[in-house]
Amino acid sequence: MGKNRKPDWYDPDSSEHFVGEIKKGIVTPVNEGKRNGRPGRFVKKDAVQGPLPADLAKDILKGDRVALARAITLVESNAKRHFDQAQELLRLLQPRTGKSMRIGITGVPGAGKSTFIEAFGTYLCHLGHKVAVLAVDPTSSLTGGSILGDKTRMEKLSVNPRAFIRPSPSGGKLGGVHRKTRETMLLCEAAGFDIVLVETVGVGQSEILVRGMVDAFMLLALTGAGDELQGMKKGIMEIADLVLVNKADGSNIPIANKTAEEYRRILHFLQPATKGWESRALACSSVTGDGIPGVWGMLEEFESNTKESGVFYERRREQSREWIHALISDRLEFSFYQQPEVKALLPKVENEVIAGTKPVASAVDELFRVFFKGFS
Ligand SMILES: Nc1nc2c(ncn2[C@@H]2O[C@H](COP(=O)(O)OP(=O)(O)OP(=O)(O)O)[C@@H](O)[C@H]2O)c(=O)[nH]1
Ligand SMILES: [Mg+2]
Repeated sequence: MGKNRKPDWYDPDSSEHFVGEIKKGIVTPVNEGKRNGRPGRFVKKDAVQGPLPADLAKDILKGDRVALARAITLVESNAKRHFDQAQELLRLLQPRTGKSMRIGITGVPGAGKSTFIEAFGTYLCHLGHKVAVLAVDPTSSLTGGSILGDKTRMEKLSVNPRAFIRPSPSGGKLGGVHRKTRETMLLCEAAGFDIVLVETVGVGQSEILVRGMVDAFMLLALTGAGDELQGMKKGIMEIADLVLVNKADGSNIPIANKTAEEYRRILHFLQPATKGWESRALACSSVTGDGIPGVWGMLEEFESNTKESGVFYERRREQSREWIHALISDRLEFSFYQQPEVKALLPKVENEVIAGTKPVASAVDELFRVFFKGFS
């Protein structure tokens, strides 16, 4: 092998999880390869693969966190063969998923999401629950992710053996993040987590996306005067089952209570986010812990209520249906823009439309004719 050549065992698609680890019961090819006829540390590229999905599934069902993290890495990978392995894994685990309470949490930057999840998650672990924290970060394609699920504000929770925190997957469009987060949620459920918290910043489309994958949705609001409530995006209140006025501590208590009262009044006039459930507003403090048990109490009530009425199950069914259609749209869009003929024609028709020499619908029609021709 020449000095400047990449060695042939080098695999750019593999994360460190897929090479270099040996674990009892898991087949890893590392150290099984031979270099120059001698046992070597590395194996040939084609032989590099992770543990078999069946082995990974077994370990996940035992609650093995290393296996869970490894499976999430598979789900998050954009490599084709990882996709196939991840799908096989999900197929194996499917019967053991769906048992958790899925809770979405949103709020503007600084609303106190991280601090709340630290307090709330720790409380739930105390009660004996197992809590997974996931994040959907709308800016992840720009920043490389990990704004959310930041472990610095979740110091206690991140070391709690009953909790599992996974920052937002990075890279790709929101649509891709959508699939990855939903699949990660299923993996966490199979690993025995009975409460999944999905955090997102309340900007753009991400809160709608998260609403579409959880059972209950909470909005973390700041205390403020009436004007602030007026300026609040009404849309976001319409999808919340619970508005939490955080930071209700010290001298802030009276105004927090007043704000919660105002939210209650507004919520009363809005269409409920969940059929048969009038959305509520509560004040709490993530610092003193006041009101935190009440939040869980309300969520338990929400769960039993909606399960009894069937709304809970109906929503889950609807979400599965929507999930299929979301993936179809993503995939169609992706294949459309990836097709070489479309790629080549697009700048030309764009110019024609801008120059006013071609109507927009005709331009799109032309692109689609080229697109479909690629299949015939
Ligand atoms: N007094 C008080 N301060 C709080 C409380 N919750 C959060 N804070 C403070 O509010 C600030 C923002 O809290 P974060 O938890 O980082 O807020 P966030 O919503 O996660 O913010 P981003 O990650 O930027 O979206 C921090 O300085 C916290 O210490 C609370 O219940 N009471
Ligand atoms: Mg935060």
